[in-house]
Amino acid sequence: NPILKMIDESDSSITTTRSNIQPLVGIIMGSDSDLPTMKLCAEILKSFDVPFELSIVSAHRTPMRMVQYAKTAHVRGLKVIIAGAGGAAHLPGMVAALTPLPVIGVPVKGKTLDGVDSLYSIVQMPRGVPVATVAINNSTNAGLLAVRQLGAFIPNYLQKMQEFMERQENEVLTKVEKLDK
Ligand code: RP5
Repeated sequence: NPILKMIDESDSSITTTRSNIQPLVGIIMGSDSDLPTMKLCAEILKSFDVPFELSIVSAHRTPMRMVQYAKTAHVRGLKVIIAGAGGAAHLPGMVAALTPLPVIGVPVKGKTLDGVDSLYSIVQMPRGVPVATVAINNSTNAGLLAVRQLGAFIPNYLQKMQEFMERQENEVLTKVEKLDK
């Protein structure tokens, strides 16, 4: 898999799930140019020990691959799909139209329009076809939302999310204490 090889070579901290573990989350993106943004999502999932797969699926350049990916995702055991795209960002919405799984959309900021084009393309879904849209370039939140969705039926992830929230709160409180001194 060329994209996995590319990631392995560029950053060993986000090596994706090995073949013997069932991925629960599918991370897809429209282009390899989305990778610097989307790899943060892979990193956060890795920190929660969530098995995931990651690949490039383009709504415009590889439409048939997108249909195949989305149609088979739930059969292959995925529970959530995180889709990142920029510009005319149709990938999350089209995937949501094809799969019964929850889809989280990440608007990726491109070279022009500050990512507002991506945000509007992803967030303005018609009634009946939901995409949970996170902030521009915030693929970390997409990963965290996926962990919460898994936590609804896998207690281990619920507990890990509670621990994460406690750590996050303590970090802020420590800063407050320092400021108060
Ligand atoms: C979208 O077009 C991709 O998600 C990417 O954000 C954007 C630009 O793609 P490249 O021209 O960099 O491949 O489909």
